[in-house]
Amino acid sequence: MGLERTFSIIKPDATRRNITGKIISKLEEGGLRVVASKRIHMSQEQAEGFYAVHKERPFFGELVEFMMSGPVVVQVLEGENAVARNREIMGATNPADAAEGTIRAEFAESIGENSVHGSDGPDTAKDEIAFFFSDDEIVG
Ligand code: RTP
Ligand code: MG
Repeated sequence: MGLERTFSIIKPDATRRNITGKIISKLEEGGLRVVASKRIHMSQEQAEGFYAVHKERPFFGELVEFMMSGPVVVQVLEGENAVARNREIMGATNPADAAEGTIRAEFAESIGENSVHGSDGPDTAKDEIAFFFSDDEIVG
């Protein structure tokens, strides 16, 4: 299989509640390693650009507002099958559907304010990593 990288965001609902460490512990316990990390406050341009794929969806405006509502922690995670592994550790988008023990089951507040983002495939992961990080900020 080999090592793979994925992109993660700890969302504003989680930074607000000061639970970034609890979330990172879940990622590490699940076999992923943080190889890049920074805390940022997204601009409107960044939030709209990052979620451009969702711009026709009814929740787009709400999503962009939420992602700008406080600091986020953007990270690159590395591990075996990192993209799929991270999605397993996160759980389903809607916390009501998320499996027990997942980040969203434990911490998410709603389908919108759901504590974490994770890339949905290897190609998306490459694009999302490049959106926030330069190569020299990633130390594997
Ligand atoms: P993410 O991209 O954040 O990892 O989450 P995901 O793949 O599980 O969900 P996706 O369908 O890509 O949706 C992106 C984010 O939009 C918000 N959302 N709100 N109000 C709603 O019905 C609704 N649906 C989605 C969530 O924050 C979701 O994570
Ligand atoms: Mg998604």
